[in-house]
Amino acid sequence: MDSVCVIGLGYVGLPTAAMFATHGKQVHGVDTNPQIIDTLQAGGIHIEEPGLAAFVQAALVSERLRVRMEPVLADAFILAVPTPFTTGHRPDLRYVLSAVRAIVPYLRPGNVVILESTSPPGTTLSLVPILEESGLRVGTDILLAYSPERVLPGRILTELVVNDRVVGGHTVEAARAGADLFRAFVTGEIMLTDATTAEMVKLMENTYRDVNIALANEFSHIAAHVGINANEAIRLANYHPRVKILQPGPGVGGHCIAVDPWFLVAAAPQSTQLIRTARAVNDAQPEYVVGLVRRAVADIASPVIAILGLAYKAGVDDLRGSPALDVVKMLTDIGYQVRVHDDHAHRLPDGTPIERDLVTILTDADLLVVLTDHDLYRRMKPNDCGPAAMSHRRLLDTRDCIEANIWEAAGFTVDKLGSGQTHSTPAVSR
Ligand code: SAJ
Repeated sequence: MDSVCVIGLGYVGLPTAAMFATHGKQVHGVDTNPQIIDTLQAGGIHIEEPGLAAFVQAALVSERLRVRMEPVLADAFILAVPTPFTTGHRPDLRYVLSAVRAIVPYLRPGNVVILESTSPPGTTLSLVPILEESGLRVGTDILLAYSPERVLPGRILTELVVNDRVVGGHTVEAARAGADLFRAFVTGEIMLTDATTAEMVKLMENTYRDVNIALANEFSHIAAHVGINANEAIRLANYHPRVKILQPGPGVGGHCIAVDPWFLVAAAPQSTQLIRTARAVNDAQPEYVVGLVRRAVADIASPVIAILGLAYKAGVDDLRGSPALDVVKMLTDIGYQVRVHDDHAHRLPDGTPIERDLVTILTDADLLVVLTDHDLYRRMKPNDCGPAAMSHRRLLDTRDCIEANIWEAAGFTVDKLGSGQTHSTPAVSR
């Protein structure tokens, strides 16, 4: 297979398209968002990801990658479009269905079609009748497979290549064909299975993470009750050869970990009590953090809160589903004056520019709240940000990324999420 058409140029599709283009394939990238196409064709990029801009531009300049709004004939078609959920946490497959319908006119005998989007179990097989509207038979004329992406935003170009990969086929031949295609650049192992199992594998991976983050968050609540520091206890517990407790935080953001478990709940509502409870624990974490903030400024009439970090995790500019936005909204609704800073994200979802100067954010502030552990905050020292400018020297670290003793030596009161003090924890309504 020498030519590949990639439908969807997001944080999975675009790196995948460029990776194929720099590994011997002629690639045609498709996105229905004209701004994305215009940005790429003008030499820009719409995704902040280390190394991606240069990598994509090299593929475009070499003309091994072209980007347009319409598909073309190709040996293989890869669908990497969003799969959000709608109201009631029901999977929304409209983008998958429109992408499949878009390629039907371009299908030819011998083609391979691979769905990459995280999808409810059974989605790939449900595409067969749509693909057969081409007049071609799936399984004989064309092959259909599912292969989920595991790349970690912030490490995409490395993980695209080195990660082990699962390819699930509508038929065994389809799985083999998918594996052959990905061997163009994948150095990790490629495991073959059936399409529905591969869909389930992806959902299990992210649900496993969500449940374990919920466990860490619940440990942070218990720690506050019993007067210990959860982060210290977790660090020590993880010395056990078979224990890997994750980190408490202000909640679970992004468009994967907080979304994918709902695909399993939708698939088996009666059998997903633990998964649903973990989602509730993680979704309640922003409110728990607001309770910690309220307690930290309870003695101040009209507190000014300086929020450091809005992105859903360190090192990215992505605000989608970020728990920090929930915290900011709740604090604003209480009537606090809230200022926000982020070292990667440039604009709020409504387009408002995000302040980039720390001293501006901290002047006259009463409390500094770290919600995202960007390196800038991890490295920050008290005199980096004119502490004299603050009205009260108080800091709440929800990511265990601040060296408390350095700040305490500078006269700060430092609270940490999960740091036990013998006091009642803030009420968290379920
Ligand atoms: N988080 C915690 N505590 C932790 C780990 C994460 O609170 O110990 C929070 C993060 O702050 C963030 C959210 O959870 O808000 C998700 O973070 P993440 O580190 O899980 O990163 P994602 O969502 O960018 O990537 C995940 C990865 N999946 C797994 O690690 C199983 C990645 O491999 C997937 O490809 C990606 O989801 C995806 O797109 O599915």
